Amino acid sequence: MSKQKPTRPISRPRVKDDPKSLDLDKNSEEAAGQFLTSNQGLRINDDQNSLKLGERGPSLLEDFILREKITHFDHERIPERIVHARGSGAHGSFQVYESMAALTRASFLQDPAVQTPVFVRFSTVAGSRGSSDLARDVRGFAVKFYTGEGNFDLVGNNMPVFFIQDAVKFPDLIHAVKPEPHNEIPQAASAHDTFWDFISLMPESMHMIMWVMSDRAIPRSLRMMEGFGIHTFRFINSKGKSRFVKFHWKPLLGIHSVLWDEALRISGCDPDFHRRDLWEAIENGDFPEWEFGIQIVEEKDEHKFDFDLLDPTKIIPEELVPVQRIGKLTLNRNPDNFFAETEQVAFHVGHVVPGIDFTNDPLMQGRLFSYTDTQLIRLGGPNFHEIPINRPLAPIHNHQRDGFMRQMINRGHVSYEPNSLGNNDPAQAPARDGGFVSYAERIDAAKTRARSKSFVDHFTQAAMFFHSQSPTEQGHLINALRFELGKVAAQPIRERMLYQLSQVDDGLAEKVAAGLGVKVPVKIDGPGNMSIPADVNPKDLQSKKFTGKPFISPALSMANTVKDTIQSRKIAALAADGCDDGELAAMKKALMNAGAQLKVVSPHGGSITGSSGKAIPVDFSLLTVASVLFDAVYVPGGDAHAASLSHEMKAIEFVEEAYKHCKAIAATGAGFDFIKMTRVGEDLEDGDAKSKSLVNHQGVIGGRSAPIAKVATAFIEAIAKHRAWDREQKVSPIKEPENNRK
Ligand code: HDE
Repeated sequence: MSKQKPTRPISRPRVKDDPKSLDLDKNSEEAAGQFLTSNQGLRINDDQNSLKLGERGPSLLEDFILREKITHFDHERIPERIVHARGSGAHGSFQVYESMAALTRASFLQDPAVQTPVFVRFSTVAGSRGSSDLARDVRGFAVKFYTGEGNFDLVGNNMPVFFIQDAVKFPDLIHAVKPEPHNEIPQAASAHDTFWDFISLMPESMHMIMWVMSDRAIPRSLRMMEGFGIHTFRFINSKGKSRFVKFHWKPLLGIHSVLWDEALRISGCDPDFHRRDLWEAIENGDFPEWEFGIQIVEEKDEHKFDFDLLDPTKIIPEELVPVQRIGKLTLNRNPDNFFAETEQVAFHVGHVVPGIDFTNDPLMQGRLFSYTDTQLIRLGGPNFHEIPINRPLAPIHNHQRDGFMRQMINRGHVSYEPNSLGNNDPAQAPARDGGFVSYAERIDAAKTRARSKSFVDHFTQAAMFFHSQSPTEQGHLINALRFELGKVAAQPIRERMLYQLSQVDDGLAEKVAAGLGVKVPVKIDGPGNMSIPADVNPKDLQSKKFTGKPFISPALSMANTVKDTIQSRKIAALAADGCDDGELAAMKKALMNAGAQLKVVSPHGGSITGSSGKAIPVDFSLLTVASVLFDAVYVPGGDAHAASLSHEMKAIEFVEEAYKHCKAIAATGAGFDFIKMTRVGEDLEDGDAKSKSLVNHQGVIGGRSAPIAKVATAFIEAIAKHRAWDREQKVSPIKEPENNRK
């Protein structure tokens, strides 16, 4: 019964043809137009005062309304995830381009007409739930497909390899990277002694270290990163034939990152930068999209590579086995409620459907245990699959019963199998009716605790990654290592790390060492690998230093990514009273036509008055934002506006910071004079400020009298390139080391 007609529309648009959206509606609550009630449905008359003995007297135990409210509040928190605590989620759908029946019988990969609802959760790994989005870290990329045959969870990361080869080392890795136990410092950061101590003793992590020290660990947006299933899985077709498969997500906007210096600033200006970006993009209708990619390896080719397909510290270079793009994931709806959906969603590598199966990757095997186990404590019992976000669209029928918070009301008196009293229902499903049959892999082996010799080469692919990076990316990676190891207090750990890096590449180690003011040791005390069982000779598990010619995989470099779109990019227009509103409007139109947004940033909030006397609404005051929150900056003309910006320290900083971070900067009219008086001007080549010619130099675009249409076109091209990296050599060059070996 409602109080009156709802005065406001329901908060989020429903997706009528999305079955999961409709399913969630069964549990959704909408307060508009309703009376306030207790949890028993009792209407509350006074939510301002507790029940007291007299106006100034003590509260009464009888106040069941107070007690209910406070008790519920007292129990609002659940444990955060032990890893991947900080996350952001979104709903969407997946569609395959054409039937994959030849490779897999998975029903959601058969019919291009079928849209499978999905829920995706992105996360960082090390930080707590409230930590900054911009930590240097791996990003989780977990996708729950609500298929007709049950849920399939692809619980991946934005990097295709992992630190360790065997699940038994996972608690050690996580203990090492988490804040140190004596003082709980640092939050969401790997730049500390325990992490690098562990890593320096575990050379198997070296390939992953290349990835996490690269800019992949500080994405520009969750929408602009790749995703990987990491482990080798199996695809099984309806004839029972198995093939190995690696899963990929390829973002249609390309793979882009911020600079570390920006990441540090963003963490202060807007620690929710990624979460906000994802949320706003979806609200604006800029639906994030990824293509689903697969790499297929025939069973007979299992051993044809110089690495082991079961080793999660290795990739199959795309140049050896191309990634086939077989479908598309689109995120199109923000959650209604963070806790109910993003926090309570429970992923599990073991949630598979017929047609997808596991391999013996020892990391994956451990994960198959961990995910259900962790939900038992985090979500409070064995019925977490009944939480609406986790509930499959496929019906559930089994003999599992009871437990905390059971929602399902199972009818009948039979809860065992076989039974005659219930006609032996629910019945087991033959394979032809979708019954899951594990792949009958043949194994003839002795029981052992051992690492396969085929897992021992730790440096070849690390070298491949490093050498496949552009010089700019290599520079960032070196600087990241200098930063991280620079925060390590124990000198022996730094030295051991430099030694490990020298096993990948001497030049890399020497450059990092130059930044630390430490020499690269030629040898170290004890074995390079300390992850060795008590009775094994360390020599048997030493990886050889990489000395050959590295394999170059262009797919590993972000320099080769998509650079022809500015869709959903956020550009700041730095404007004060008197700015040329004609130019501002023309630039806004050009950018919006290209799919981007222009936000007016001014010395104060409210509105400013343009040169024609029009009021221009201000999106942000300079106090509340910084240029690190934008992709590019435009400064329009207007003498009074340019003069006031030139007296505004924050405006100068805004442009200079964008310049330092190699962002596209455009300026017209007196706006061009303004940027010339900042650090940007030192490097401009334009001698004639009056000329109509267009300056277009390392991402700085414009001119005193350059036509706005031409400026806009060149600006859009420059933004699409993401950054003018050639500028970086000038702004912050990497110093070449002198003799740095000891
Ligand atoms: Fe996870 N991981 N993990 N992991 N993982 C968890 O499960 C674990 C690993 C990944 O948004 C936990 O529900 C072990 C690799 C993602 O809710 C936990 C090992 C990859 C998420 C767990 C790994 C991942 C998790 C914590 C080594 C990339 C976030 C909360 C054997 C392929 C999912 C939870 C979300 C979360 C265990 C290694 C991805 C404790 C034991 C490799 C994206 O169960």
